[in-house]
Order: sequence, then structure tokens, then C-alpha cells
Amino acid sequence: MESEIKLILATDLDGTFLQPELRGSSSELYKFIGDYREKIVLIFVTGRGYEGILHLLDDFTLPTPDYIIGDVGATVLKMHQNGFTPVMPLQSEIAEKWIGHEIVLSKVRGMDGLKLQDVPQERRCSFFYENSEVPSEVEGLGKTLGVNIIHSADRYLDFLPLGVSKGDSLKRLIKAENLPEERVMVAGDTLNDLSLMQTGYKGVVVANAEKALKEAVSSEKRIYLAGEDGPSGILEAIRYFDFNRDIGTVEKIPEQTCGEADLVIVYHRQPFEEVKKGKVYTRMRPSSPNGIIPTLLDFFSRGEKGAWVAWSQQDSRNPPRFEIDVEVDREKYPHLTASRVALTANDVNIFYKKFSKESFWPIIFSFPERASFSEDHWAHFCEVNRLFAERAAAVSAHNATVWIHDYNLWMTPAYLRDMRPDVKIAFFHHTAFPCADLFNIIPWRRDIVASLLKCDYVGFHIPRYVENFIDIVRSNVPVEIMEKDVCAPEYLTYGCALGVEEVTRKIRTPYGVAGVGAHPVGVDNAKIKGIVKGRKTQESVDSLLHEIKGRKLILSVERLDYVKGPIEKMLAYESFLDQYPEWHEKVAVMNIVTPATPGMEIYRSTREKLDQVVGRINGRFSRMGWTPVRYFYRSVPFEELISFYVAADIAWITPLRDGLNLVSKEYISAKAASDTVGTLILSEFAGAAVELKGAILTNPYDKNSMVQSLASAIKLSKEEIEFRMIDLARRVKGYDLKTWGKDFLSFRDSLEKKPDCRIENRITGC
Ligand code: GDG
Repeated sequence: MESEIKLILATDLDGTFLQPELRGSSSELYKFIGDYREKIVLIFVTGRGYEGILHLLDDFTLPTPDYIIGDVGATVLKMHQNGFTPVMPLQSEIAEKWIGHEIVLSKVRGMDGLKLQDVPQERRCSFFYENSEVPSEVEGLGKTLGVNIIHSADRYLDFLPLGVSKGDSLKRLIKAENLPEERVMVAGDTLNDLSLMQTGYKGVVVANAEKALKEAVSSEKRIYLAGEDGPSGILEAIRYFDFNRDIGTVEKIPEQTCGEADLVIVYHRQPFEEVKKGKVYTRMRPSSPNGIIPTLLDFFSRGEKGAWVAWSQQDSRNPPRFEIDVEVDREKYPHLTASRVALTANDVNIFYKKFSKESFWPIIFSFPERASFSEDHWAHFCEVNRLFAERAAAVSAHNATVWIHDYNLWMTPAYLRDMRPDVKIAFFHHTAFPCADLFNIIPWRRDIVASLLKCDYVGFHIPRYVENFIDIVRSNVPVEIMEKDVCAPEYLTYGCALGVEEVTRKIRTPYGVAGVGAHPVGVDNAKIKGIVKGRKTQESVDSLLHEIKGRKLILSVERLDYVKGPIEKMLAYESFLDQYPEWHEKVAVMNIVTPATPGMEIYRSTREKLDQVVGRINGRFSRMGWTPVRYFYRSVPFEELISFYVAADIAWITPLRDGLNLVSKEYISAKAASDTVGTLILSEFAGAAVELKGAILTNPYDKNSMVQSLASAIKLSKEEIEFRMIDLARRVKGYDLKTWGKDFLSFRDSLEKKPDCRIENRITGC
């Protein structure tokens, strides 16, 4: 029977198979391989060790190889269902011939101009040599030691097991795996690949190859010297040798049309509320004036052409008569369009309510024991992320800025970068960002890191999260730190659990250069002031103060979520009441818990436990005319919330983890706007703790710290309250929501993007 395999492409990576930058790596060669995967065997033949290749395997824009010959021939691996495993007995035969790292090192020690390469390497010892000259002492070593010595590109020097080279291992692999030799084509660009060219197989030397390699193969009839660089040169050779005749046509990559928006926000929520009445969907302005949507919308009031990509829940993904693009507010934002991705209730349920919350949320907020993972849901998540990317790609003008929000769109940059290499992609995390040991629990961590590294800029609330991200990157791909800043005096450094001394600004990874930075979201002080000054607010504040009868009002506001530590807070309050009976009837705790979005099953047990603890406290300590906890399990209008802020003596904000915590800032803003003072007790594990000097910090995991911080806040002198307020108000007023937005987008000024013209030519209509 005739073999199904029509081409065995054994290719070197750097300079040959890989684009110069992994960002926007679409290439006709990759598409060709992808389209005819069952007819093509792909072998990566590289100087890199296996660990140095891993990040390439994460990049879904690159085809996954069937075999890897790594370490300049000293490693031979085959792809299996659960990863790559050594090809036996070939691999053990190579290992037996290897004399060992230490012996080579002891022989070359002291040789001038030799520097050991600090990369993962096995069964070989690789050096750089300086001044384009291999030290003369090296020449004789091959025979004495019984090793194969190869030098290439005027810089690399490899000591390998005797008889081992890329070409030798390839030949042995082809035989061992019974692959048809006449179907092999090798590809390379440096002298390191000469052994591949000497195998007797057909081969291609790409146009950007080392001159010495071109000269060395010039008389070889089987070797084609391509006119084009890298992947295009390989494709050229596939056509030259006519391999494509048996495989299929080389399809052009479909042209990506581009849109008109210069700034594109990609956010899961639409900038308006959409309700279904009967069969008709009606759009309304958002009912709540708080949150970041109004600020993001503000960017479009200046006439910049914009688009807002979000989902719209529909009965199917292609609903009849669905308006993809709709206007948001003709008068306020005449140049803004909402461009919608139609998702079904099932899509929303899996991608947003279930998967993101059950797999990512617990990891992001350091509750790994609550995380669960499903491959099917991950596939669904990626599919929805791709739909967002397609929409963003369609509406973005040439060189537009695409600003993607939050972890439920983690994979969108990867798809978008492939579709639109020209756009500037920025990503902001509204949540916390965990340390590497936790993040790496996520089974798809490498895909997510690769996606984020394809952004031009990745933003977080605070420096600690930036550093956590850098650690995560470091544990997944090689990284060079290009710029750093000190954190003081803007942020707390050693004075808080989330403090760090320095923050990274720019990194270089195999995916290119990316900026990173800390941008803690601010609040809209003008809007809060407007509400504070309203007549209704003053009336509510007065009636509230009248009702609590001179007691100290302690306010807690949070979404129902175990990460906010609602139960831990109530348990601490119970201990406080046990330890400080003198404060009974003199304090009033108002506990506002906003219900989670309907359908979020994971919050049910938190609610049940919270109800129990609050019930127990009120049962144990209530007196006639005094209820220790006034518990509201509902959302209150923002205006009412502001009057609570104004009236409260203490804001008691003690999440176990929180990306930032806006409630704490809204409290300070409302206090400043009403010329009143108050005390902020804030968890050390809320991002805002590193900014809000002046808060009383507490450790929510430590009941004693919780009780004592509450007791000392209650007893604080007027002078100290005022003194602390000065620092708090300065920060909250100085870095508001608008400043945050501008600050974040200023990353564009520092971009040094050099677009790849060949890729850009794919994009039309710009
Ligand atoms: C995520 C991150 C990060 C609360 N109850 C009511 C109500 N709220 C409003 C508050 C505030 C917002 O919700 C809560 O913001 P937080 O920052 O405190 O917390 P998350 O919801 O967890 O937000 C967080 C934030 O994103 C921003 O990036 O700070 O760390 O987890 O604005 O006022 N609003 C109304 N009624 C309520 O009952 N109207």
C-alpha cells in the first residue's frame, strides 16, 4: 500500500522554521502543514534542549511537531498523547556515548574566549566563543575526549557524543520509525545544520542563512538555495521539489479586513443594559452610575473613533436579524459603536459563570482547594475568547489600540495577535494576580502566559501582581528584565503583606518585548461629590444618624464571595463582642452584602454560613433597641450607599484577597466630599492596602489582628482620625478613575513596535 505520508519536513527552528518574532506568527507554511497534517510528518531539529522548546509547543499558531531532535542531535523525542517521550533505544544509545558535562568542562577550563551557554542542555556541552575564533586548543580535543565538536554562526561551539549530530540523529530516527526516506526534506540556516544537508536527503537552505552554509552546500544538487527567508523559503522549496503535487494546494491566508475604530475596548459587559421584553431586546443606560464603564466610555467623548466589543445574550450564536453593531449613545458618543458577540445562555453559563469562576477565580484569589478543571470547558472558553478576538479584529483600524479587560478574556490576545499583528494589544487585570506556585496549578497555564506575552502591554492593579506575573513568566519561558522602577514612595514596600520594593516595567521574552505596569483603579470623585452634595443624600444621612442614636457606625460593603472573607469578619466581630462587653450597644455594624449574579452556584454555601453566623451573633448579643449586626442581603442604590459612607465612622473592609477594593476608596472619597472624617480598616490582602497609607491594616486570617484593629479603630482619637484622613484623601483625590485610564493608555507613548511588513500586507482596507 502506498504510504500516506507525502512529506517529512525536518527543520531547524531559529532562523529557519520560526518567524523572527513569535507575535503574529501566521505563515502560509504553517497553514499548509495544518491543512494537510495527516500527510506531513513534522520534525523539529534544533540546537535547543527540550525545555527551551516548550514555549513553542504552547503557541497554537505553530504546528505541533511529531518528533523533536533537540540538543543538536543528542535528544530524540516522539509526540504521544500526553506529551513527548524519548525514542528508544535510539535515545539510550546516544546517552551511552556521552562522556559527561564535567569532563568537558574540566578540559576547557581556562581556555580564553569560551563561555558556557546558560541554557537547558542534555548530553552535550555548548559554549559561545568570542572574537569569531575557536580557541586553537579545542581542535585536538575531539579525538582525545571521544566527542564530536561542531561550531557554527561564528559563535556557537558544541561538544556532542561521538558520531552525534542533527543529521546523524535524523537518519537514525527515519530508519527506526520506518519513514520513507525519499519523502524527507531538511531545512536549515547555519553550519549547525550542515550535517542535515549531508544526510543525502533533499534539503533547503533559506535565504537568510549563514554564508558559510550556503558555500558548503553549493555543489550539492539535492540542496535548494531558497530566494526567500525562513518559513517562506521552506515553502518555496516544497514547491521546487514538487512535494505539494501529492499533498494539495498551498492556500493563501485569507485576507483580514480592518475596521475604523482607533480605540477598541473588549469587555465582557456591554456599555448598556439589554433586557428581553417578549421577543424584543431593549437597550437602556446602565442603572448604576458607579463602576468603570462610564469612565471607559469617557474616552469616546472626545471624538476618537471607537468600538466596544462585548457579548449579547441571544437564543443562538447566529440569531436572525441580530444587529452586530449598534450605537451606544448618539449624542454623547457619536463615534462609538458597540460591536456584539452573540452568545447563547449556555455559552455564558459555561464560559463566564461556571468555568471562569470555578477554575480561574479560586486560583487568582489563592483558594486552590476550591478550583476544579474541565478540558471541555477550557475548549469552550477558548472558543468564546476567539469570537471576541474575531470581533475585535473586524472593527479595529490599522494600528488601533485594543484594550482587553480581565481574566475571562485571557486567551483573546493570542487569537487577536494572529489575526491582526498590526494592532497594539493591552490587557488589564481587575482581579488580584497570584504567585507562580499557585498560578501554575492551572492546567493551561502555558497557553495563558503565551497569550498575555503576545500583548504589547499587560497591566495590573499593584506592583506585587506585576512581580507575581513576572515570576510566572519566568517559570514558563525565558525572560529578560529590561526596565524596573522603585515602588516607594508611591506604594508601601515592607509595611504591608502585598508590598514589594521594585516593579518591572519592560520585559523581553521569545514572544517579543512587552511593557508591564501597576495601575490601581481610582474612583470617580466628581460623581461621588455630586451625589454627596445632593439634598436627598443629606436627608438620608441625617435619618441614618438619628436611627443609630449616637452609636459608632461600622460599615461593611461587599459582594457575596468567599474571597471577601464575610464569615471571617463576622466571627471576628463575635470575638470582639465577647472580649469587649463595654462596647455592647455602643457600636452598630451595618453589613451590606450584594448578591452574586444569579446562577453562581459556588457562592451558595458562603451565603448559608454567613446567614448562620449573623443569626447566631444577633441571637447571642441583641438587646431591646440594639441589634449588633444589621444585615442587608441585597443591592442598594449607589446614592444610598454614598449616604452610608458619609454617615459611617468606620469602614470595615477585610477581604481575604481583593484585586484592589473600590469600596475603600469610595468611602474616603465620600468622606472628603462631605467634609467629614472616618477611619478605614483595610485588609493587608486588598490591593488598595499598598496605596492607602493612613488605613489601619489588618490580617483577616488572624482573628486576633481583626479584633484588635477594630478595637483600636473604635478608640482612635479625633486628631489621629484627622491625621490619617489627610493621607487617605490625598491619594484617593490625586489618582482618580480618569487618571487611571489615561495613565494606563500612556503605555502607547513608550511602544517601539516594528511591524513586520510581510504580515501587514495581509490586512486590507486600512
Ligand atoms: C473587582 C475586584 C477590584 C457594592 N455593593 C453595592 C455596590 N457595590 C459597588 C461598590 C464598588 C463595587 O461594587 C465593588 O468593587 P470592589 O472593588 O470593592 O470589588 P469587586 O466587585 O470584587 O471588583 C476588585 C474591582 O474589580 C475593580 O477593578 O477593585 O478587587 O474583585 O464600586 O460601590 N453598588 C451598588 N449597590 C450595592 O449594593 N450600587
